[in-house]
Amino acid sequence: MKKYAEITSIPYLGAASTEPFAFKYYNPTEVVAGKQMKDHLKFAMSYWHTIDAEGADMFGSGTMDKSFGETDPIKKFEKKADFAFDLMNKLGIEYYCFHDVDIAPEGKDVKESTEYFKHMVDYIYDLQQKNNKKCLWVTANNFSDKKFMCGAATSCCADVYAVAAAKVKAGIDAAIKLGATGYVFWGGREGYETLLNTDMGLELDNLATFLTMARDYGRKNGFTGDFYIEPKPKEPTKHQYDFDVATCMNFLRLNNLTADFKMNIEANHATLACHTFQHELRTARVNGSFGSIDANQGDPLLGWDTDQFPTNVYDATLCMYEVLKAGGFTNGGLNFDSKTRRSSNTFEDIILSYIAGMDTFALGLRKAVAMIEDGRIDSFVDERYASFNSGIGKKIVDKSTSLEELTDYAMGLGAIEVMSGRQEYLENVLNNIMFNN
Ligand code: XLS
Ligand code: NI
Ligand code: NI
Repeated sequence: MKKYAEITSIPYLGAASTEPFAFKYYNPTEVVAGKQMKDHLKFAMSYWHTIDAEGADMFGSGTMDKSFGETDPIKKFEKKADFAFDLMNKLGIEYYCFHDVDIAPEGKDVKESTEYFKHMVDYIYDLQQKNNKKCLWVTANNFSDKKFMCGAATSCCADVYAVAAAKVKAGIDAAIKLGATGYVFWGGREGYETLLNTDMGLELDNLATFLTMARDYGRKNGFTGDFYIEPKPKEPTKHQYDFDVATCMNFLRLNNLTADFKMNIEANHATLACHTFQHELRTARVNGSFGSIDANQGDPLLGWDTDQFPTNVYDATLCMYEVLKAGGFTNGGLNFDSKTRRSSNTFEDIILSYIAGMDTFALGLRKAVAMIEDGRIDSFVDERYASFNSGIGKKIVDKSTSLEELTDYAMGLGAIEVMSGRQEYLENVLNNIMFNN
């Protein structure tokens, strides 16, 4: 197998190829359903897992060295950034996203950390311009440092809240400078372990105030992208406030934030909430809050966020079906919130992992287009609800009936026959579409 340094780009060689460093399904400029594949998929590299994570887990230290031979903190992060853009070039990935602490070292206090961060934002800005890349979104890591042990915007300590706000302000400034089209809030430790020590009402109000201030600051200073909430039901806290899309929508509606905030939906977070990925995407779609996607996959035998590179083509297909039905990405995109396994510890593995994830979603896109063109599933659903197209059903949809009228109508009915849901037939149709060509 080739070494990382020998790889200059990943060509599309088609499904028959056995070359490991080639795309089998992702052909960036191929037009499907009216758009180039790269514009449908808007792949983004996530800095934290790719450039920083070294494979440490609860039972062992890192298995990969990502210091790039540097000990000086700033130089190290500059080398990481150089590597990041080189990797994106090799893979043909146009977008990237990051937490503040992913791109810059932390200083002795907020002031010093902010200076380092600004230096690295300028550094990355130059790389972005030189390499013709775009920033998908920025976020703040307001969960790793010990001061965030009881949360950030839901901390019991006002000073911690202020530090979190300063980090978000710096992140929004960076998003504006880099022309990012998104700013993400993943809850981190915004949640709780026990109500015995928690003022839930105050924490939620403070969180709403925090998001409102961030929105106002961003809009006042020219940030025109979307703000996103990334729902997750548990981990690190037992009860995360942003449990799932439905919970987040309730919170956003209550606090008048729906015009500015959309959802960044992560595949494995959906599963942790005992939903399918497609359920979360559909819920966002019907609530008008579909935004961006954190694509990874979990392991059905493990109950935590394993952040594996996605290889499940069924999930990717049903995901891309929802994306197409939502009208495609606008400000959002598809970032890989995924990391190589701890034992896949070479730079070649990073490339191979991205190829796997990108090919999976490319195949998912192709199959989702095929599902829509095939039409059997969509037309089955149309037919299933046909009773709402005319007569009393139409009146229900038009909200022009009443309980009295429905009662009169029901009194005149004889035996009712409800059409079969035909789940097994539809699952077979899906298999047919998946494996037909
Ligand atoms: C953690 C989250 C995190 C967000 C960004 O589970 O997925 O990585 O995507 O803060
Ligand atoms: Ni996650
Ligand atoms: Ni995520």
